[in-house]
Amino acid sequence: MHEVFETVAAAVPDIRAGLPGRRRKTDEENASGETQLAADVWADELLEERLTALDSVGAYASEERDDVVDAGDGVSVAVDPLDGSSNLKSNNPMGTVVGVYDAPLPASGTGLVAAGFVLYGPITTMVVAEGAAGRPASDATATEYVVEDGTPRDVGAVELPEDPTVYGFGGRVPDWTDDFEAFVREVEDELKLRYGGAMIADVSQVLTYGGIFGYPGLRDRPEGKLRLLFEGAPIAYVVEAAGGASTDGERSLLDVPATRLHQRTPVFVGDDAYVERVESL
Ligand code: FDP
Repeated sequence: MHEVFETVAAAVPDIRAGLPGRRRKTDEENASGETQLAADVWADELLEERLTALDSVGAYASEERDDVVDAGDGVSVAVDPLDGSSNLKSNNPMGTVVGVYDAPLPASGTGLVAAGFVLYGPITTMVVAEGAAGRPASDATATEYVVEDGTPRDVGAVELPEDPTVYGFGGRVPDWTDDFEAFVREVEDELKLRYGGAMIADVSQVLTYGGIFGYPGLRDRPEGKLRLLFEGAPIAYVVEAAGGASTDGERSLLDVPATRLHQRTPVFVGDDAYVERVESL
């Protein structure tokens, strides 16, 4: 396992232990204009300190800070320290998302050599997909670990089930485009709704039961909500490694050019046939 993920796993008990006292909002906004929780800021600082201390890490970027932190030579790590942190108040699942890019940031998903996430659910798990520089994500393998005590315990390969069962789409229905809403009406007849409001937890449903997760472009925000470098590309890498597909509506999320560190993108990941239907809209 890449030492970035060993380090993330080792930080998990500390992150978990620090959450109960950090459910309040701060007066600060992150680079995307969202109010930060004390937990967002704290998890970001903890991961920055531990990941930049690694010899193999040359840069650290996070959804919670404006600029890239220079740490010398090595891979660039892009982190969403607490994905779905608005679930903290209601005590619902959240995650940590990590992309390891063999390129300076901002970089597109073709620069990813590994990506993964921690899911703070009833059990704390971590899924890691690892490949090689210059190789497609479909050549990578995805593995699930239990990381309760900070030591990853392999619990098996992650493979997207062939029969799709669940779907979850973000955003308010009145903000969806007509075409997208019509597509969701079809999907409602075919699959079962599973939406919890934290991308990692919702994608985990799809990885476990098969189906599709998406956060579409909205009427007044065609670029959607999720961030390409911190969320879209890493999760696409994991899902493609697990045998699924991804799209921003036109092409794999791994092929979307990255021009800005905090750029947003529509995100769809999961079953090939459903991803193709999104692309045909
Ligand atoms: P959150 O704002 O709580 O951090 O990345 C942002 C995110 O959560 C995703 O985890 C989640 O999928 C999405 O936003 C949920 O947005 P909505 O509240 O608009 O459904």
